[in-house]
Amino acid sequence: MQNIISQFRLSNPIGEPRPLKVGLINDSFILPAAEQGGESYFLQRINHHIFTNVEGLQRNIQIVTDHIREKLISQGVSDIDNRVLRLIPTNDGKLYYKTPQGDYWRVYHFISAGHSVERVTAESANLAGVAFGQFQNQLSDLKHSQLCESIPNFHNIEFRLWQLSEAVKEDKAGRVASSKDILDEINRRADDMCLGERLFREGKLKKRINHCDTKVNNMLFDDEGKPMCIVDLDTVMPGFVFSDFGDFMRTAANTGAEDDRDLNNIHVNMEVFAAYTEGYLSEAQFLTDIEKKLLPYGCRLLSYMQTVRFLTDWLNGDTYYKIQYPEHNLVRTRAQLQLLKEQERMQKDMQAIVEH
Ligand code: GN1
Ligand code: MG
Repeated sequence: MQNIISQFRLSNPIGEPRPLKVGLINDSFILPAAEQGGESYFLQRINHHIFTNVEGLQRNIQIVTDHIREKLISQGVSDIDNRVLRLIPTNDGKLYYKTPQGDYWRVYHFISAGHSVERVTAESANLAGVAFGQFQNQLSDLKHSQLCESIPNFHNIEFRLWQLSEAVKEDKAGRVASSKDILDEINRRADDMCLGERLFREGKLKKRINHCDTKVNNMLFDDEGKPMCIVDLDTVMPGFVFSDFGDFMRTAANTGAEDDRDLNNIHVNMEVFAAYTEGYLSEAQFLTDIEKKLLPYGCRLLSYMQTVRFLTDWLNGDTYYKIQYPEHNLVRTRAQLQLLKEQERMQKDMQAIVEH
């Protein structure tokens, strides 16, 4: 690891790297400053089997963070390094380092004043809504064509359903027969869930630059519980706005965990839903009527999409998401399906809150 670290332009010595368990895709480490007051760093091995265009991915992040930084400077924000991610270049000025073995590594300035959470209160959800609304606003004048799709068709449910049907056909892990009940639940809803893609084809819905991974733990909060910085920019790309709204609700407005074994724990946290919606809509004044109307649909869609994606990985023999125990992807699938059912049950209430 020392060899990797020495490739980057760090401004001060660092101590022992510490692995950090965050996310289901990349491997992450903290590089703590050796002396108090020094700069610490965040080192990541980019999963290049998933992000096959690392060059494009890193360029996206640079473009997005530069854009946000300029906005913050013009607003006179002072602690910019706490508000937007900053990539640390390699000694030869590149945005990542590729090892002779073919692994890709990158380094960020580490925001030590921030922490991530798995649960929010209604109050912090409200502020998170404001923050994600501002984030989409900040990026609203960035041209789509400047960014590549770091994972093509990432939030395209028609594509995700096609991947699932391929997994069923191949049945690599011999798990299809025992997953029939879940497959039925998915198929029953497929037509409904492809609404967004249909509206897009009909020209009734447009794409905007989105984060595409607005899990609650992809936002750093300060000690007072106020949002500081939106992190994990790997998937920033054009998509439907309701994706970002839905993914936050999927993770924050769930009284259970993403991988809860006890389905009785899983309900929609309506307090969080209402608070986030209020905060988000106060900033997202750019939304068209149809985009606003589709926000509750976006919640169901993201839970549905995650059900489809976890099940696909389960059927493929667990090749995509990191797992902690053998049936983890199946447990995740069932938990996300349960959340979807709960969201369906609360659909009218969610719609009423958005309209209100
Ligand atoms: C992955 O790596 P992480 O945890 O931020 C995934 C998201 C899923 C999420 C499910 C590139 O995000 O799309 O919603 O797991 N990221 C990628 O927890 O596939
Ligand atoms: Mg991610």
